[in-house]
Amino acid sequence: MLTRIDHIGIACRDLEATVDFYSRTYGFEVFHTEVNQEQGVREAMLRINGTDDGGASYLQLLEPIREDSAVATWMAKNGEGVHHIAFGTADVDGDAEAIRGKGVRVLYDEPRRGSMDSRITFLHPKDCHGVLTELVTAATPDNQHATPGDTQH
Ligand code: CMX
Ligand code: CO
Repeated sequence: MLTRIDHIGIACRDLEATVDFYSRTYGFEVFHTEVNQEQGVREAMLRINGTDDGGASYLQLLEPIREDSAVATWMAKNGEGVHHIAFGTADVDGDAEAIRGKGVRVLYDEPRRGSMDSRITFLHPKDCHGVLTELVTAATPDNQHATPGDTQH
């Protein structure tokens, strides 16, 4: 069951400048940063609020590290902006299978590694009325207890 907005993914050209904008303008703070080699991004997670399922909601700021990455390809066409939305669930495997059964293309056979050791998969935007949609199961039930900091994967 999808129980929260886990994050909104925002494509940007300059991660530090974009973090600075969200920090100066709204007072949002960086909770976590990492490089996800497989997804081809450097990213910063800004924690916005906790949620009643024990998780949290974030903004995920994404700067591509490769020209052939999904974010770089998308930004070449669209410029900076909202790239995807992500719903949180305790069971990404089960929910992805159930959604696949409804005729929506799930992009991965098995969930892959996402931010903060979460498990993620994506639904094809063309099957979701133009919205690239991610499903996320957090590594721990309560991300508030994850250790903020830099990791490289
Ligand atoms: N939102 C909405 N539509 C999108 C989209 C997006 N983010 N990305 C692509 N599309 C649309 C394109 O506009 C295009 O539509 P048209 O045919 O009408 O022009 C169509 O989908 C195909 O797009 P494409 O540019 O040819 O790109 P690909 O098919 O090669 O890739 C996708 C699209 C969704 C399969 C690819 O972006 C993908 O695998 N995404 C999942 C991984 C990802 O996004 N990783 C980065 C985030 C990591 C994280 O959140 O942790
Ligand atoms: Co995401």
